[in-house]
Amino acid sequence: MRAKTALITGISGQDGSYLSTLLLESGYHVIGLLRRQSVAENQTSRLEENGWSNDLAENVELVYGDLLDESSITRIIHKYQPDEVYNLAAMSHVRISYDIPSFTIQTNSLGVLNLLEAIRSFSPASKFYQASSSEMFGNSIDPDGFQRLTTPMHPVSPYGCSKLLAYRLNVHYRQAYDLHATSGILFNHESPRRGTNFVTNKVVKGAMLIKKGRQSTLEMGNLESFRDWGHSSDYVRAMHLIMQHNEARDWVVSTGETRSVRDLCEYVFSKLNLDYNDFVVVNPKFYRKEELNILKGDSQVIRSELGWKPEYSFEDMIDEMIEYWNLRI
Ligand code: NAP
Ligand code: F7E
Repeated sequence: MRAKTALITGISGQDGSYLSTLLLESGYHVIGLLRRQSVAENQTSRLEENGWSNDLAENVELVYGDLLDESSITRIIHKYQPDEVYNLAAMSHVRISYDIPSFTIQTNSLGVLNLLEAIRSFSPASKFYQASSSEMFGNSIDPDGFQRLTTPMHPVSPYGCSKLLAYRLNVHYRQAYDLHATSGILFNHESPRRGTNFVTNKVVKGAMLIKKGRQSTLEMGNLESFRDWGHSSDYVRAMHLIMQHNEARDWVVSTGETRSVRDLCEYVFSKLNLDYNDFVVVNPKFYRKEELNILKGDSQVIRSELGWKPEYSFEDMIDEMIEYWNLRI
């Protein structure tokens, strides 16, 4: 049987690095869209952590492109006509989206439009996955304390607004042009490969620097916000399942548990036999212009219909991140 071809945009990111391995191990030929960076090594540093055997590595093709460069997107879709397109590329940092709102909206919304248009024109049989986000909910929450597909979406950041526009465009292209356009509304997911300016990896790396005597304090923003944190490797498994389902739909992917940033600090420092109260200092510079206070997702539908469930607990995930930094600091 012919190997399936998958295009992954954002292959150099956290999720792209895990998804590429999952697809290669499932027998796919993977095309990865790379942005040009001035330090060439940075373009593939996360992918190298996969340590692929030659057999797997020979099934990956990296191609230069950018979601904002419509010609590159059109050319790649036209040339490869991929069976599956996973759009993971985005300006994904919520706080930074207040600093570069226009770039955020262009990449995360118009970039998706460029992909959908290219698929509609040149490869309408391609299945499409859009990386939607729980940030689209903003501070909406159902009376039982969960967010789900029917929860109103009132984003509180340029990032959240950009993802909401992309989400609605995806639904529109599914309905208007009959594209197999799916999306996963994913709650926060982390790993040792998470950027160190996101809160989990910032706390783990900072606490390890303190433990090893290389830093004396850790400056943080709002400790009272709550997040539903899962592991990236579990969440890319959900993306693949979503794409294999015969019907193109939207799905919520979450653990259903929520913890505060303070809880996170307490857990990480205590694992290193430290008291976070002695080291964590709040610096308003890390506050958001408008905070999203609580995320807790209801993922019953994907659990019951696709049989997905997370394998990592919160503690397993953080322990893995601690181990990662312990070996590197
Ligand atoms: P990430 O680590 O920040 O990776 C983002 C990727 O997008 C990188 O490969 C980046 O390339 C690429 N990219 C950025 N702008 C681009 C452009 N204009 N053209 C082409 N590529 C571009 O993000 P992640 O954590 O893997 O998240 C993957 C996707 O899921 C994102 O769309 C994110 O918004 C969404 N999401 C993430 C979470 C989460 O908790 N992780 C939750 C919900 C949704 P460079 O390496 O060159 O910068
Ligand atoms: O912040 C608080 C901060 O930057 C989590 C992205 O993947 O998930 C992610 O967005 C919380 C916020 O992630 C610091 O105020 C406190 O309440 O790790 P984060 P995020 O903003 O939730 C969603 C679902 C996505 O889609 C996004 O792409 O932690 N916080 N002090 C801090 N956050 C950071 N970054 N740094 C601090 O010092």
